[in-house]
Amino acid sequence: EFTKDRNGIDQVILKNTRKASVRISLHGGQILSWRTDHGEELLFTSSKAIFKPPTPVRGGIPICFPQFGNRGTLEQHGFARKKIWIIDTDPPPLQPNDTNVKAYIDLLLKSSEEDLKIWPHSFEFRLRVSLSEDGYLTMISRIRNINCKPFNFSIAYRTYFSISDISEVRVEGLETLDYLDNLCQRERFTEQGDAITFESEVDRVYLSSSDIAIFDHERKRTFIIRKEGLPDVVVWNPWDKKAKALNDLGDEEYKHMLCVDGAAIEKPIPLKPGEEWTGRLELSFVPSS
Ligand code: TA6
Repeated sequence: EFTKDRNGIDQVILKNTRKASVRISLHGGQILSWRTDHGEELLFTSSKAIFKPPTPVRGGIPICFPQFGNRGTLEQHGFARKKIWIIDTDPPPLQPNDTNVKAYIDLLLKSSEEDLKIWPHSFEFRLRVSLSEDGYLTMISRIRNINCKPFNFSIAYRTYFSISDISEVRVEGLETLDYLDNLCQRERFTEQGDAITFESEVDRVYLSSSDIAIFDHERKRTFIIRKEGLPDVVVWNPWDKKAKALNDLGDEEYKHMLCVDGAAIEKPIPLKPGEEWTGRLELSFVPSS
C-alpha cells in the first residue's frame, strides 16, 4: 500500500493477513512503524521527532551507512538515512530463505553526484523489507561496489525498540563478549557473565555476537534479533543527561526506548569493484513469562 507523509514523501505500508503491519518511508529507507496483529506499536518514536527531511526521524530503524558514529570523514552515521530512496524496479529475485514472506518492498539508494563529492565511491544499496505471516520483520541489504576501485563501509540498523521501562529490561546474548565503549574513547572491555541491565547511559559496540534477546519484563514480551553478515551489536540508551541534550527526544523518553542494532562496525566491510555484500536482520517477538 502506498501513501504520503505530511511532507509529501512516499511511504509504503506492508500488511500480512493477520493485520500486522510495517510502515517504511522513502526518506532514508527508514522503517517508522512495526505493529502486531493487534495494532500494538513495537518500535519507539520520540514525541519530539522532527519529520522534516533531511533530519532523520528519532525512532523506528534509521540505517547508518556508509559510516557508523562520528569517527571518519562523514557526518555522524553517514548520509544514507538522510537521502530519498526510490522503489527498486529491478529487484533481486526472492531467495529460498525468504520463505513465508507475505509482503515485501524493494528500495534502492544509488550514490549521487553530491554523495560522490563527500564519499568518492559509487555504490548501489538495495534494501528488501519484508513482513512474514508470523509478523517477523526482515531487512536484507545488498550493497554493491559499482566503482572501479575498492572501498570499505560500516553499517548499522539503528533499531529503536519500544519498551515499558528501561529499568525492567535485560538483554541476553552479549555475555562474555568484548565491546568497545563509546563512553571511554571506544576502549575495549569484556562483558561479564550475566545478562545486561540498565542503570545509566550505555553506548557500546559488542563484537562478534550471535542472536540477541531483549526481555521487557512489564509487557511480558521478548524481542529476538537474528542476523547474518552483521557481526556486531550496538547497545545505546542516552539516559537522562544525554536525553535532555537531544532536542528531538523527550526528557523522560529514554525510559521507554532501547537501541540494539545489528551492525558491522569493528571491521568495516571491504568491497572490490563489482562485488556485492549481503546483510540480513530479522526481528521477531515472543510472549515471555
Ligand atoms: O550509539 C552511537 C551514537 O553516536 C550515540 O553516541 C548517540 O549520538 C546516538 O548514536 C544517536 O546519534 P544520532 O545521530 O542519531 O543522534
